[in-house]
Amino acid sequence: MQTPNFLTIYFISLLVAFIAVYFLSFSLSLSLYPVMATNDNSNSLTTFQDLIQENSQTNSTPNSLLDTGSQNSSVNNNGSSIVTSNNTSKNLISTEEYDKIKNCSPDTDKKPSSIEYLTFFNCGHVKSSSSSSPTAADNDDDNNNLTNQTVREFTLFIEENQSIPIASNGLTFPQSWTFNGTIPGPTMRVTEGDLVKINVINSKENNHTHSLHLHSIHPSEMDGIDGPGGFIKPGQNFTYSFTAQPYGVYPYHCHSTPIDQHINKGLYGAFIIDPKVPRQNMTEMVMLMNGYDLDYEKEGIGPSRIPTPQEFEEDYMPQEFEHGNEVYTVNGKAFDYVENPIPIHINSDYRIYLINMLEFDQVNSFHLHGNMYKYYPSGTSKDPSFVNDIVTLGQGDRGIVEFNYPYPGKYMFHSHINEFSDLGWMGLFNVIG
Ligand SMILES: [Cu+2]
Repeated sequence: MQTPNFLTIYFISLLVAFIAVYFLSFSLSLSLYPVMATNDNSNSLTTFQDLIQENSQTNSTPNSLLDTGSQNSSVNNNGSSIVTSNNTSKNLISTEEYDKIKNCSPDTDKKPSSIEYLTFFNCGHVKSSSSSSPTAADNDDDNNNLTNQTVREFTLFIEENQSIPIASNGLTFPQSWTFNGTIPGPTMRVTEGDLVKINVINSKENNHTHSLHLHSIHPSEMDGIDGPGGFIKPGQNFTYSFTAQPYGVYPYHCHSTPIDQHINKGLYGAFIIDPKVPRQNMTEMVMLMNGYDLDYEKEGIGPSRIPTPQEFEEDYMPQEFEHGNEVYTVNGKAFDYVENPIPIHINSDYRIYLINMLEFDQVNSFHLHGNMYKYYPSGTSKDPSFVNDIVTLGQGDRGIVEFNYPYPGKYMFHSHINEFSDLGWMGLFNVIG
């Protein structure tokens, strides 16, 4: 009589175990399903628009800055914020879509005025690199991605003996030297990992050897110091080729000697390497701080070489030597943004790529009135290093400024070295409610 009972218990146990396993697997499949569905969703986020829909915020105020400064008023104006910390994500956005967000100018030959310079981004002529082959400029780390590498080609044409207006009172910088006809030269903008090719042409009309020195990481022969790229003679050209890295904001300038003369004459500009995963989307500007020593040639031998022992004994330094600037500006023209205040909107986010290319003065600074800003030194991080209303920069130093005005009205921005402000480095934001 005990055997059937044992068998009954045995079969009931099997049945219970089977039912338990069945329900356990069913509940596991339910719990796994949302994860899989989420992954499927994230995999479909392959365009910038998808990201905008996923991350859209309330900042949709139209931006009048672009009405005065940009040829591309239809882009970089959607106000949506893109925030992601997923640095491993790639191909979230196409090159074309990213370039629209960057406000890349369709006219790479344009000579922007100082007002237009604020929002003028030259992103080069874009090509796919699927047909390109590795060059000496390509680092080994990048060869893995070479088949998908975007190629951007730029041309910088150096002209001497230019006359550049530097104030509204008729003052010009005579016999200045320019990249593509403006001081500063064009803002070149690329994305980290792009293959960048910059053809620098030294006009045959010129009298001096020039070069292009870019900050950021690249091979020695592309540094503009040594080899053919360090000495481009009049009538010659050289193409600098390298893979853009790392993301950040950089100056570029001629590095021929005497360097202070070649920079003072006007051969410099801004170079932006954007991260592959975009920064938070907001209206962007470039502010390059500079100065002009208008009578450099009259001021004797500068400090661009050390004296011989005999010269030192003879007190070789000319008495009249006093290299110094008569005019200070942001973006090339004194008081331009005082006379033409930059219209921006209340409660909207703005980003400034800030670069100091001032020669002959130890430091420069950027002070914003009525507000505080986030500051990202060199733009090499997506996390701000501090919040302040003044940043002080040595020559060649740079960073990213981000701010948002809570109150309407006019607000000054200027060097807090007030001598510079009095001599032209001053501007106004007109914050519209
Ligand atoms: Cu030069």
